[in-house]
Parts: sequence; structure tokens; C-alpha cells
Amino acid sequence: MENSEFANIFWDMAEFLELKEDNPFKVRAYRKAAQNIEALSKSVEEIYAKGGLKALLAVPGIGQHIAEKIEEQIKTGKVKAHDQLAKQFPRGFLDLANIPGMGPKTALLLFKKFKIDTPKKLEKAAKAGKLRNIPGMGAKKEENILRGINLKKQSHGRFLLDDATAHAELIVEELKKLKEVKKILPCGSLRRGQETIGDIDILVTSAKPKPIMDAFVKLAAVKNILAHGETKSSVILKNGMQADLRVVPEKSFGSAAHYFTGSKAHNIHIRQLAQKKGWKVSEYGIFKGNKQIGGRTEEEMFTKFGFQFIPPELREMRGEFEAAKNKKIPKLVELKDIKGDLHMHTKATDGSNSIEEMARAAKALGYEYIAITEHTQSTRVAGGLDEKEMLAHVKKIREANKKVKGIEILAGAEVDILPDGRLDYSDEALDQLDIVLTAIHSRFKMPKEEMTERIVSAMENKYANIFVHPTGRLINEREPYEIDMEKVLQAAKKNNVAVEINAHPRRLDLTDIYCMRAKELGVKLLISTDAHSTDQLELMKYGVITARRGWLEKKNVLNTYPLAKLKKMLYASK
Ligand code: DGT
Ligand code: CA
Ligand code: CA
Repeated sequence: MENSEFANIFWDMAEFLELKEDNPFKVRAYRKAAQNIEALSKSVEEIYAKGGLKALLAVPGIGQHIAEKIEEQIKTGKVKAHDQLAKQFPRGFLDLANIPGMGPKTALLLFKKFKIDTPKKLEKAAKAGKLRNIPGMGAKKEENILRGINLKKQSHGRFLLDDATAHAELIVEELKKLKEVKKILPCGSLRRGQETIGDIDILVTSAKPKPIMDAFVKLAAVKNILAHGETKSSVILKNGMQADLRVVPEKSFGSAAHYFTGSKAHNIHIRQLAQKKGWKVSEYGIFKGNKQIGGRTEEEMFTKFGFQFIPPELREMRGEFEAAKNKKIPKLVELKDIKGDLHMHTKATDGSNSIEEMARAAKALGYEYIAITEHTQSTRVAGGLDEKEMLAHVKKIREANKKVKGIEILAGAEVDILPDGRLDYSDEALDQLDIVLTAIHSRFKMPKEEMTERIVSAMENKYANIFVHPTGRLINEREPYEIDMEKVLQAAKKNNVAVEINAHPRRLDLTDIYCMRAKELGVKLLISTDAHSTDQLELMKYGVITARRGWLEKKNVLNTYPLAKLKKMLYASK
């Protein structure tokens, strides 16, 4: 059996598990395994024949689970787990199930009973009102599916930040192995930390581009080659994402990094400034006539024009040049400034790990504190706790806090904001908590004014500390609910409530523009992961990059403060 055939088993499994909304880290592990297997120069079958399971385990990216499945395939000619998944999902319907509002179950039903097997057929049926009469569907579901189809069309195949980051990292890892590669840097929207990514742009410096171009188009993750040139190539990866590679000489590194990082509007401005000075700026450098006068380093792209260095996240034509001219570029918050994570779930509701496991994982990240913040009774789908259960859970948190040394575990809750703006717990129960997050989990379609009023009244509750995932959106899946964000931020300021930047790449709200506004108003922000497993604690970096795009400094972010100061801030309003 070819390596690519083994790899295909794992590509498929990743896809199926993703469809079933299984743990994204498991999905990624399968993808990584598939990628590594395809990249191997030796045959997997031979490795196994010579050294058995042990030899397989020595291959990078192959862990116990994957090795056992390879063994199963070799011994029995099939992987049971794969076949079981494949049976649940007929071929060709992956695109259908991925449409927001559909999901695997509905896709399967429509596929089996009505022979709907393409998004086009689905749209036609929905538009003709044919879906609403199907048992278990209804007009509302039909409308949601149509909205989903439109959302998908609008998203234009833009990818989530973590997905793009993971793929860029894999490419960098592979290309770095070539001795011809000197510097290598992912640029474009990925480096600017935009919330979604159109394509991956990788910059390499080298005196010998050819072997690099050849290796790039042959990467295991590549599905199609769009262009294979001397210094420029483009490919489509197996997940549908485009990746562009550009090689320039060492002396052009700075200007090329600047050019390919963008944004386009930011680049155009620099180019115009150069023209005024009688210079020319391109990806190869800053030129006066034929002479290169700058662009070896990225700093020079700014200092030559009398500017302070502008971090990539600020290069969006949102006032960065004025600030850089006046030496007013803020010192942006960094991942290392983060002292704790104050929004996470455990097995007690819809998380996968215990309190202790979460605490130990957070401690390993170097955090000083965390807060365990389960759902409350009204969010039944997530196993929300009633007051009695919550108080019992608080006890467990206190016990875990004594047991796990070197990190403080705060007892909190992600309390539902009821449709009338009251919180889901009584004051007596809220009083037992160290930290109260508030969130909308129901009646998303409320009219704007009512929704704004609902959120503002929740902020007026003296126990409310932080308003989390403030727009409720799920990128490419669910539109934000309608709110007057200006009013919400004003109320946050007035009531001393912080607003969350949810670091999960599906959410990433508060968005960058409103972060800028929050900073202006003096509203504190909390960056947290909303982790449902220990692995997800590592999503923090995506929240931090969003904060940086919002020009935020350390002092604007609640969870950069040491524990004692944080506690004071949390209790200030009680
Ligand atoms: P994306 O891929 O849609 O998420 O966004 P970007 O910003 O990565 O855009 P992309 O991949 O089209 O181009 C990468 C960078 O190359 C872009 O940020 C700026 C630079 N660039 C591309 N086209 C132009 C152009 O026509 N003029 C200028 N000045 N720069 C460009
Ligand atoms: Ca790009
Ligand atoms: Ca590109």
C-alpha cells in the first residue's frame, strides 16, 4: 500500500470528525499525521514490516493512536473507526453538511430521502419552499439554510485564523529543512492577524530559489499547482486554501516583508510618500534612481520616512502613520503579558477536563490565576448548573485550589442574561462567586433596541464583572445579533464592567474596531479562551493578536494585572 493511501484514510477521518464537530485538536492531529505520512521518503508499510509498532512511533507526527490504525490497516485491510465514520457519510455531501444551518444530520436526511447532494440543489429546493414541509424542518429552518447558503457565498472561502496559522506553520516547517532557505516569514493578512484569511503568503530569502520552488509545489499538503515560476509559485492545499510563495534576495528582505504583509492600502500610502521624495518603493527595496537606499530590514521601510516602526497588526490605514510620525505608536499588549485565563469550562458542564486538569495545564502556561466559569441553568443544552449545583461546584473549586499549588483558581460562572435583562442567578448565589461573566445564549433575534437594553440592564447588576462574546457571532456560521455597540460600551464604562475579547478563532469578538473604541472610552478588556479542554487554553494568542489590532496596551487588558490588583478590580463594584 502506498503512503498516500494511508494518508487518505486520515484525511478522511479528519474531515468526518470535523463534520461531527468532534474535538478540533483531534481533527488537527489526524491532518498532521496525514501530512507527515505523505511527506515521508520511506514506505510506511516497510517501516512497519521491519520494526513493527515501535518503528512507526519513531516517525514524527505518528502517535500511539495513528500507529495502531496503520497496524490495523496492514493486518486486516481496513480501519474500523474509519469505515464506521464513512458509513455515516455518503460521498459528495461534505460541502452540503458544511453549510451553516445544515449540519451532518440534516444533510444526511436530505441526501437520503430527497437526493439533494449539492449546495445548488439545496438552494433551489429551499427557494421553492420545498424544505419546510419535511418532517422536523419547518419554515424557520428553511430560512436559516438559505441564510447559511448566503453566508457561505459571502465568506468567499475565507479561512479561520487558527486553520490558516496551522497550515502556514506546516509549510514553514517543511521548507525550513532546505539548506537554500535563509529567512522565512509568513506575511499577508495572517501576519496582520486579521480575523479571517483569504490565502497564505510566505516569503523566503535565498540566493538559489529553484530548489525551493520545486520543493514547495511538491509538498504533501498540495492538491493543485496554480503557478510554478522561478521566484513565485502558488498552490491550492488539500483543504482548499491557496498558498503563495515568493523568494527574494537577502538584501530585499525588509521591503519584501513589508510589501507582502500589507495591507494593500497601507502599502499604497508608503509608495506615495516615496514618490513625493523622488524615490521608488517596491518589494525589492527603496530606490533612488537605480541605487538601493533602503529595504534590507523592515525597520528601514519606516525609519527612512521618519516614522517609528509600525507593528504589522496596525497596518490598516487606521491612523498608524500619524501615530508613527508623532512617536505615538503604543507598546501593544503581548502574549507574555497575560497572567491568567478567566473564562473556561470543565466536565461539570460542556467541557472535557476536570478543574484540576485545567488548573495544571494553565500553570504549565505560566499563569498566575484562572477562573472556572460554568454555564448556568438557562443554558440547558450546555448542561448549565442550577444554584444548588453551582454552590456545590464552587466548593469543589475551593478544594482544587488548595490542592493545586502555584496557581489561584477563582470560582466564577458564565451567567445567562435572561430576555428581560435579569441574570440567571439570585444575588445570594452571585455573591458566592469571585467573578461573574454575563452572556447572551437565547433569543438571538431580538430587535436591536431591546437587545441593547437587555445587555445594558445586565451590566447594571452590581455583581456583573465581564460581558463575554459580546456579539454572539460565529465566523462564517452565525451572524452577530443586533446591538448598539456604542451604547453597550458606554454602559460598560459607567458600570465598571469589562468586555471580553473571546480568543476562540470562531468568535474573536469584541472585534478590532470596537477594541479601539473601548480603549478610547476607558473600558477594560478581558482576553480569554472560553476553553472547553486543556488544549484550548493555547488559543489565547488569537485573542492577543485581535487586541493588538485594536491598539490595546497591557494596561487596557484586565488579565495582565497581578492577582491582588485583579481581585480589587473585580470587587470594586460590589
Ligand atoms: P487576504 O489574503 O485576502 O486575507 O489578504 P492579504 O492582505 O493577505 O492580501 P493578498 O494575499 O492579496 O496580498 C498579500 C499582500 O501583498 C497584501 O497584503 C499587500 C500586497 N499586495 C498585493 N497586491 C497588491 C497591490 O496591488 N498593491 C500593493 N501595493 N500591494 C499589494
Ligand atoms: Ca493573503
Ligand atoms: Ca496572496
